Amino acid sequence: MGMVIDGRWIDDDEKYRNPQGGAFVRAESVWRDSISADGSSGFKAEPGRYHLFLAPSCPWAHRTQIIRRLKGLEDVISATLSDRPRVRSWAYTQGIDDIQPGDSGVLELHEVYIKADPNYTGRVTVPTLWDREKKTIVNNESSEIIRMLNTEFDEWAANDLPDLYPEPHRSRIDELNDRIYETVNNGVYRCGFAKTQEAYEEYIGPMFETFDYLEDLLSKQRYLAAEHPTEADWRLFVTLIRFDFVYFSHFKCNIRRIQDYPNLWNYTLDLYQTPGVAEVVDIAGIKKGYYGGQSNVNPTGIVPTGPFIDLTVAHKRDQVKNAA
Ligand SMILES: N[C@@H](CCC(=O)N[C@@H](CS)C(=O)NCC(=O)O)C(=O)O
Repeated sequence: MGMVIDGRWIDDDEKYRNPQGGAFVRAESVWRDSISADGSSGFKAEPGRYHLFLAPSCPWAHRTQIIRRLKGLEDVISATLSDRPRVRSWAYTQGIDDIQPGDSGVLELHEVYIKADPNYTGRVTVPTLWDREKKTIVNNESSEIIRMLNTEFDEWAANDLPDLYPEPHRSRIDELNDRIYETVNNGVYRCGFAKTQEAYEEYIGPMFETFDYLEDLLSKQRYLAAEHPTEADWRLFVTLIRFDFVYFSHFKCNIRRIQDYPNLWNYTLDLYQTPGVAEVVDIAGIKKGYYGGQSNVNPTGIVPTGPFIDLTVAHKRDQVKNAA
């Protein structure tokens, strides 16, 4: 996959990885500053100051893209989606300010990381939240970026979205997030990137146990933790919407499809049909990114034609009672 060591891109990062018996280990994000409405964190929320580097296929980037859309922050925080195949890191035909594509015609995300820290060592990942004023990376951890988008830019948000992390539901949201991250969001990668049968089998069972659990939960309530969607719902959604199109076959998560779970599937449709969301779900881009971009899993790069799934059919979730 490649990474940056001491400010230089290296293609072969095998020896810097941490293989645990063939299991895929996701590295911790490195940039962990935060933006605050009053500026006390060192990064003040201001329109036009921040930029998000994203990619259509990436579920972690997708979290931030969806929340930016739902809050109506598109004119406040700029964003670019990777629009060229990765040769090294994520590639963009469009640059930002004085960081522009060179002769190759693409800006590669590792160039942005090296601008921020000429001695950077670590992975180069989307989403990456860039500060145009200080010319540095604020944060590259999606779970933290969505919290900033939830609260810190409200002065400029075009939509009055209910709190995504409401105080009374926090412990429940945290509990759901932990289980869903471990067995679903990251679980699909652990199955798909497993290099041994054992590593794959360790994660495939718990993933479907969580789906069974969620199917039951969603038969009793419309959303996971509150009477409106919270961050737990959107964090789950980005994996669910990719599942039948990609993870089921590409990552071998094929015990059942999400369409085989009536509640989970209608819930996925419900979230997908939330105004604004479909505009930021690019199924073709998602399929291309995984099948076409992950030669470690799919060496031919062939993107399958199907499956054909209608995401616009009625979801009937309005009949399900919400959590108290
Ligand atoms: N913990 C990070 C994970 C981000 C992540 O792993 N993004 C993937 C794309 S789906 C990436 O950029 N991978 C490139 C790499 O690891 O070199 C987050 O949630 O923001």
